[in-house]
Amino acid sequence: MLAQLGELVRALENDQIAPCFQPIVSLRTGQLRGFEVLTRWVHPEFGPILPDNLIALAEDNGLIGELTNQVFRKAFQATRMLPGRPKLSVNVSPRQMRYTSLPGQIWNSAEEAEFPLDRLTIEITESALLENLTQAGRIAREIKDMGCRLSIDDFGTGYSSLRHLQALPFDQIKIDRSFVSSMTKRRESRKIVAAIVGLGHSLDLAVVAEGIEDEEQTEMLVKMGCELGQGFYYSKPMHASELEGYIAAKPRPVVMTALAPSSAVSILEALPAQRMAQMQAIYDGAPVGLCFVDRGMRYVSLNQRMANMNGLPVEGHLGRTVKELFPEWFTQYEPYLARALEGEATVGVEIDEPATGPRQVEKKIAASYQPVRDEAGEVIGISIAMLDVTEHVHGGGDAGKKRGTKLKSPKTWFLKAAATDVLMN
Ligand code: G
Ligand code: G
Ligand code: MN
Repeated sequence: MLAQLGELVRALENDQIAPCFQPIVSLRTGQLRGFEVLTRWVHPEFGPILPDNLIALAEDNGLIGELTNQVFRKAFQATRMLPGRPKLSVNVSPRQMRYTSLPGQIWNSAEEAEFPLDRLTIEITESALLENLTQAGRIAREIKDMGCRLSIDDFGTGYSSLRHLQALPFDQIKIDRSFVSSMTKRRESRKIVAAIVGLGHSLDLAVVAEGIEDEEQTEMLVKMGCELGQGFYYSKPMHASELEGYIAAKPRPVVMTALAPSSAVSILEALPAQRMAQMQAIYDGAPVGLCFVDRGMRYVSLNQRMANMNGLPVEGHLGRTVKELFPEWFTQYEPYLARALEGEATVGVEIDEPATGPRQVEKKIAASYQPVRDEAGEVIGISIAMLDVTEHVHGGGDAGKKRGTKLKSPKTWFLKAAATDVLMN
């Protein structure tokens, strides 16, 4: 529905522009964290509506300041004394970010309603280009200096999301609901959501998912490490009179069961930086040689122990193929690598490495090959664990074993050998 200018003027005069409130919750616990304030025209006939052009109409005709004032003032008054003193998020259009009067306006309406500014977040919708970033940056700085937080709205849909993120001092990202609504069905959306959550984490920003409509989305978001959310699953935008009832009602915590295994995701997907650091720690502390090779059998990562076993520095491996580096040993490894790429794991197989290549000693190696899959089940590489068992095999009188034969109880054997190895080193 479209509104006419005359109608807007009358609505403003007759006090018919009012805020609605949509809860923003902690996804894990379901507990209320605040409300987003959404403008509605309380139409004498149709009740609260938002004509598609209302905000633009107000902007085009110099009425956005008045509209915002009315909405902010009413929103502050309605929530100031609510139990738990909830925070508020209010929307500001990119157009408003041109007016140096904006911070003063926000300040005045908050002061008038005695609403503390540290309970206020300003959401800047970024579906339109911020023309003058220097000016917008100055206004943003001023808003922050007043104690408000700054949030980038509809993230991912704008013309230059990342540029805005770099230019303005944001505290929070809101993931656009178009990504959230398709994330349980489309791998691409899921990856985009995961990437935004990861970006938020690495930049130390709060991340809010918009437009959550079901339990499955909530669960997936929680697993990705997204902490906050809003949407019809929690509540539609409410009238001020409904807020106390909402606050008194029981919260809706996440239920971690709805996800089908095929769409399982890990929090690690959203946390590339943490994932890398954690992997490195696991690698460095492991009592066995560990590496990951991609589908082209190229070394992507490995630990020092593996490098030592191979007689080459860690850096000497990275980006090179197993075959290229160890042509003499490769024929022994190849069947297991090929099998892993087909999705089949091999645990605790014993392999002879002849005394050639960079290391001039013959060795007996116990090795495991584990296919590594992405969240869609596709094999993306192989995790290889290796243990030098030359000593154990000779010492234990087990030296007669043929090359490539499976150990009797490979897992126990492997672990026992690993434990001894730890004690000895
Ligand atoms: O609930 P909903 O249909 O109200 O919101 C539609 C769009 O209008 C959203 O993108 C929201 O950010 C925006 N919006 C709602 N209220 C306001 C407001 O007071 N000012 C501005 N600039 N945008 C608003
Ligand atoms: O763009 P912004 O996030 O400011 O606007 C919020 C808009 O999204 C409002 O129009 C609001 O009514 C709408 N909205 C809120 N929750 C949901 C939801 O779960 N599903 C859909 N389809 N829309 C939602
Ligand atoms: Mn918003």
